[in-house]
Amino acid sequence: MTGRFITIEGGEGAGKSTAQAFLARRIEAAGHVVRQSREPGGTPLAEAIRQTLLSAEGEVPVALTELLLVFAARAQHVAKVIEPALQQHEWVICDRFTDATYAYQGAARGMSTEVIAQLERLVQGARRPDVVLLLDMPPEVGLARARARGELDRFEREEIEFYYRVRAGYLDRAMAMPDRYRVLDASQDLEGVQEQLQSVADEWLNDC
Ligand code: Z5A
Repeated sequence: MTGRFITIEGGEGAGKSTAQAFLARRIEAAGHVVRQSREPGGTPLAEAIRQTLLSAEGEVPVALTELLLVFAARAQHVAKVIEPALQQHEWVICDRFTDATYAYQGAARGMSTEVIAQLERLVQGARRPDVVLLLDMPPEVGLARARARGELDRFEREEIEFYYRVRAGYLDRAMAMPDRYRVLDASQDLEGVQEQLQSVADEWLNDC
């Protein structure tokens, strides 16, 4: 059995963690080993970088520092978790990966796409997700969900325009790479989103 590398992307509060757990259950039920992880994070060192990145306290990183920290965490995560799991033919489902960098640090913060692509090659070599599931919804909906949860991290305090740029960045990439991206309507209720997820999971499982 071969593994798959699936990443889940979307704006704030789009339902990524919920979708990840749902997909993992379906794929495990079909007899595969699933490794769930997230970015930034996934190893102790990468989780420490995550804390620094999300903290709303203290010195605010400039955009280049933020970009380098994201890739520093990713280098650790790819080497210690993602590659070993894929070598063991596990399915890796990751809550965010490099497409988030193109959307947040690229489209929203204005960092050069070419610089991001160079770091992507340095850190990942040829490794790319087999499928990027984009949970698309108007940013207002996800932000309202996140804000209902309480204390906000540094990203959650951004202006709504920032999130419009994030969404546009993701949708541009989805249009440019239709073979890799699957765009789901995440503004539907839980049942509606899970029906869409079930249908993509069935396709993957039928393919392997
Ligand atoms: N970041 C970056 O800048 N560059 C990078 O390269 C990477 C990340 C990798 C942390 O991400 C931040 O890192 C992120 C970008 C930056 N900041 N932002 N924004 P994160 O993924 O950990 O943080 P998040 O986007 O804030 O995720 P989240 O708040 O945990 O949301 P989620 O996982 O997408 O949603 P959820 O937890 O599954 O659901 C949220 C709530 O909605 C929850 O109560 C659910 O029960 C509910 N829910 C879920 N689905 C539905 C539906 N369909 N209807 C109604 N309610 C629902």
